[in-house]
Amino acid sequence: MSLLIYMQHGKHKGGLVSEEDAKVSVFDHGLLYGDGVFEGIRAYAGKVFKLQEHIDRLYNSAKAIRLDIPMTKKEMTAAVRDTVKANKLTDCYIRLIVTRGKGPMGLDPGKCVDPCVVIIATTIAMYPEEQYEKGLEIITATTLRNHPAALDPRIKSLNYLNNILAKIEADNAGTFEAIMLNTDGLVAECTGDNIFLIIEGALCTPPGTAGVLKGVTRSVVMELARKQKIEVKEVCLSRYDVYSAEECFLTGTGAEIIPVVKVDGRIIGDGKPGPITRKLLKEFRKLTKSGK
Ligand code: PXG
Repeated sequence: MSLLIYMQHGKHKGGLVSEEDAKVSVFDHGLLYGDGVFEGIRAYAGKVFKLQEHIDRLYNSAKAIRLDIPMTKKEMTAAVRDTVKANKLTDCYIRLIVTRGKGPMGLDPGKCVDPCVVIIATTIAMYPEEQYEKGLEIITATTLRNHPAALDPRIKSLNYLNNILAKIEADNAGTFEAIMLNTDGLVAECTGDNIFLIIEGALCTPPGTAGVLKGVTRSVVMELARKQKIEVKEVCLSRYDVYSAEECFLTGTGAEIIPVVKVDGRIIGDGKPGPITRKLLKEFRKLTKSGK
């Protein structure tokens, strides 16, 4: 079935067009140079989860690369909701993309006049429930996460090659994810997920300054943990901390909260998803069902 896609070029009022008519120029700098930003969002039972937080991150990413999104946040919010509704989707994945737009060859973003906004709402391929029950095995990639002084991982840019190189390592090892270290050799995040450890009963995750995308799911999980009276710490973590942790899990829009039971051949905790991970996953699912 053909989807309806929201498209807007510059300030010209956008709208929904069929998938076949949703076209981006081959001269778009999003394609030529990965010059643009994006968001991955989910809707549960027709309600878009944490839409405001995703929109805020999109506009912050755009600001950091000096890209003016040609719509207000209010217009963008309405366009996202309209796209989901028009496609008659309830549980779905939403991809929001803003590219620098069409321009001549050459890097100069100043020569691109009309940023291009695309909103896709489509069905979501969920991870098998078995992975949540058994937990994942992952590896540490040799590819380091981008240095924040080169390309800050807090910018969710269209240039994902850094993560893709690590994802290839995960694929080669037969695992679904890979931990990426920062240039200090400390744990940053995974290729498309943030990482959490339980150490002495406290929930630990690397801070934004360790070179990580500040995941929306990451923030939700930290909030849920605080409500459960679990201590939450944003601290620098090493591979030693991962190997000796009581529990480990990953968070992301697609994965939600997924337990990790083996890293680089080391068994984490007792090799099964731990009690805090399971409790947080239960609370997270309650929240997504609640429509808040
Ligand atoms: N780190 C990175 C590098 C990411 O790309 C996350 C962490 C988790 O952030 P959220 O806000 O989702 O909790 C991401 C997000 C995809 C896809 O299509 C990727 C993400 C999210 C949704 C879909 O591969 N990555």
